[in-house]
Amino acid sequence: MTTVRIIGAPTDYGANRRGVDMGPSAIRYAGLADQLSGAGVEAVDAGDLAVPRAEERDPDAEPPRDGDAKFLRETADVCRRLADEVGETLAAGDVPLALGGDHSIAIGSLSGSARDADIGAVWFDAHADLNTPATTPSGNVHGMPLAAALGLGEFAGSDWANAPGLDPENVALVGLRSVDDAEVEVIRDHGFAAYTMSDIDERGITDVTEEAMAEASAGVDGVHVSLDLDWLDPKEAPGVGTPVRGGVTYREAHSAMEVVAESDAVRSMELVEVNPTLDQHNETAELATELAASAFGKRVL
Ligand code: Z70
Ligand code: MN
Ligand code: MN
Ligand code: MN
Repeated sequence: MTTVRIIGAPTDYGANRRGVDMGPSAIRYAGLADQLSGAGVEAVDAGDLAVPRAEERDPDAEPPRDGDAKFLRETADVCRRLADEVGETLAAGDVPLALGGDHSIAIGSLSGSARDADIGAVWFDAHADLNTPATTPSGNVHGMPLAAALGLGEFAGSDWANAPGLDPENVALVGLRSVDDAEVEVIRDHGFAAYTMSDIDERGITDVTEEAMAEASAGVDGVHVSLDLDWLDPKEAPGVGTPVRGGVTYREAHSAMEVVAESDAVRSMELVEVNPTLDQHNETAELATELAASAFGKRVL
């Protein structure tokens, strides 16, 4: 039986709204372990990484600067430790499931997943998360993790980002509808497999997700599945910091995760950007647990 190891990374350094650091608690409380059991996998919980609150950070550190990369040092510290946890989980033959926290934790998940392997990544997100400190409009690192893991721009020489086992030809983005101009250029320059909501409208979610998984998994050891809950329409997932109208429906999301499970290529996964302070009755956290179960193979019959 597959063992899924749950690793909480309760950060909010990379987000523009406080409260996303409560995501791991909310997702566990919504019944993640039971959902995973229902998917026929064994769930073990590694607890949360220690993440100092933003207010408790080193008073001598540079203050976070707008238009640059806020809390980059703190983010690096968490991501290094998350990468170790993810790498050790894989070395033990288990599947890591990281819980955010904001999407900056993906730098750690990807670095750990790519430590001793060539990997692909599928990015289910309204956003492309391809900014760098030079292009970011907000300074929020949750808009940069994919660029960081690919070693783009200022991340090229990084010893904590820049996952060597991840290459642009094995990256697929699904559900794009809020992309900055600089990110559009990056997508064009690197030839990522990128699917907008228009593609999903035209071709259907199963077709698009099948192609995305095929692109991501071609010639590599496995795929990291990154699920930002703002991928869904805000009607289905109100508890996120950056809701963007026109996202995938509840049924499309499940359908996509079923395609993910059928691909048999999942190496690691994360659920990010659940913000309980903005949620209604924990429904976004609950949805996250259901989608994880679908991604790990849960079926009605
Ligand atoms: C914008 C930026 C972003 C999540 C917002 C937004 C990025 N592209 N990511 N919410 N999860 O500021 O870089
Ligand atoms: Mn994101
Ligand atoms: Mn997003
Ligand atoms: Mn490659």
